Amino acid sequence: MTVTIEDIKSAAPANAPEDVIKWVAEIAELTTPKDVYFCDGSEEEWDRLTSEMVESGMFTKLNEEKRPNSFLARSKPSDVARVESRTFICSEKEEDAGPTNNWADPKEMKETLKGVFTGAMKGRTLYVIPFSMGPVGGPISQLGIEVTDSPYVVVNMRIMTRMGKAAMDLISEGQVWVPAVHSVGVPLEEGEEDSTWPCNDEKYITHFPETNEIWSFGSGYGGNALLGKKCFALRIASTMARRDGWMAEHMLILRLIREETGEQYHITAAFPSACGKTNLAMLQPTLPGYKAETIGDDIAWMRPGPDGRLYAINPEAGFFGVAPGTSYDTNPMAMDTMRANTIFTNVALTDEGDVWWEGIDGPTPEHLIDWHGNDWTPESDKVAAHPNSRFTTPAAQCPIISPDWEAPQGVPVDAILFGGRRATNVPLVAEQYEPAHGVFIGATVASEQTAAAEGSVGALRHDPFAMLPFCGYNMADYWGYWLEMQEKLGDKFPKVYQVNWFRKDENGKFLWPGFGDNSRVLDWIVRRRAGEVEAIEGVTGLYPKFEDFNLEGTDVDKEAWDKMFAIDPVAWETELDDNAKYFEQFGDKVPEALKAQLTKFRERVEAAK
Ligand code: O2Y
Ligand code: MN
Repeated sequence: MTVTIEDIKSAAPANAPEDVIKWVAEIAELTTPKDVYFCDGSEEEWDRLTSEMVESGMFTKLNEEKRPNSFLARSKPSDVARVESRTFICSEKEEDAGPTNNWADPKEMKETLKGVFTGAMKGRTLYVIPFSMGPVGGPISQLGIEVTDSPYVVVNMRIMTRMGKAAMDLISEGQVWVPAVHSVGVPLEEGEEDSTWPCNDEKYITHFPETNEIWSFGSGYGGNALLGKKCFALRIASTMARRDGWMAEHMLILRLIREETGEQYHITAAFPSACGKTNLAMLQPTLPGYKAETIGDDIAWMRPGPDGRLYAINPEAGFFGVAPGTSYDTNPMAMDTMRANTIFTNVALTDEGDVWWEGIDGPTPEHLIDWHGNDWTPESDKVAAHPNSRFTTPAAQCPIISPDWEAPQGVPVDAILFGGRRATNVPLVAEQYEPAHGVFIGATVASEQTAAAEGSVGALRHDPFAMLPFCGYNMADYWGYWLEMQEKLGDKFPKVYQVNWFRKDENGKFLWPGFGDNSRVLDWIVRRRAGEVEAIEGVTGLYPKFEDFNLEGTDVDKEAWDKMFAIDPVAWETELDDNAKYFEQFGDKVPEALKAQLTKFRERVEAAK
């Protein structure tokens, strides 16, 4: 039996506008689901869907006493992460996607999608999820509707976005919304038993920047399926932002408060993966006199405010964090956030019905059920939790969430940080010389690989602005847009800082304690912004004076400090040659201002010889 337009009208809320009904009907006609359900985002809906998922075997309910209202899902081993090789930017012109994105012709891709989506939802419910990225109705927020055949996506979207009635109410008032279509790509024949993690070996994560559309097929996991996150809030939003004069960035947002005066500073920061971004977002300063509050852990949308400054919001409502390595030692705030109302994916299950992963506190249990659903003991030669296993947890539960984390107009940004994992060459902190140098710092972000799956371990991977897999258009045009925004905002544009918590000595030992002690670097940045300290001119930027930097209570001495700021001109010549080569792939799209920065950098290296 096919779903008719009348079925859709009767399933939809009374205020669902005609264009939404028409669009859902088109998708239903293509994908032939067994029924259509419009999500309202209520608690009753969450309870019903999670119960159904426990019944179907897709969810395991965790021990209600240890982890209230929380669930565990296990994916197929072939569906455990974002798939960059299957992620496409379908712009009219290939050059608008640029050399760092997979490009596909929009018409051809639409044909391909029509093929794979035909009948894709057979035997399944088509869920309609209206959602807001950012506080509902806020001036920087945006609306979207995701249709999906995955209840896992629905309940995750309820945590990660403002999902349901309030978003539909705004859509019904005629506000623009981004259409996002998702299917796990596994039609169910009559009487056929479903898998606990349906997914298709063929995957397409596609973006149409000129029409603001997202189509995702074949995966049920994270960034491939929760389309508000990377697909909308970064790839599509970066193109919308460029058209409309704002910025969509892969950045955490942190508020730092000087307790004595109550002064607030807002810092955004971009890091490639495996650089401790979540830890910085939930910083516990070791430096007395400071308090930190979390505003966002992954994405920042920034827009010039009436005073000409840049204001940032976190477009998300939850954290989708990596579980392994998270503990009360490394990130107590994340641990407390996920104490309840949390979905865990691909972690291990304890005999008491709680979760476990490598790096969590306490002794390793004698027995676990691993992420494959098999018995596991410490003697096993495999990990119990997948390295990319995740917690989906409400941001509002974070003990240090800022009271202003949902301020619709955002918070004014004082400084922007770029970091990477760099054992050599890059000092602990450096301030930009000038705005174009700030863009150069962002454009040349590179990080050492930590997992063999990403490339060879230790090899440097360029990840400009930590946006490599997330920029919805040509990366060199994106650099040009940053320069444009800097020019537009002039002195009000935040200063850029390069940071590196991962410098090692000649014996391979980390020189910087990191974690809560990163507040010392933020302290220096704040004092620079307040005009309280001077800086020294260095090869990579402006450095702190040793005597100005608060190291009290650490065992970092002058010798270690000098090593952290040591510059090897020969190594930097090689690095700049590598940067120049990296820029070359963008041809004449590379802004002249960045080429000029390369020349100035070479001159500073030459002078340091
Ligand atoms: O593997 C995935 O699907 C998740 S990727 C992710 C999740 C949360 C925050 N950031 C990321 C990322 O890849 O940057
Ligand atoms: Mn991210």
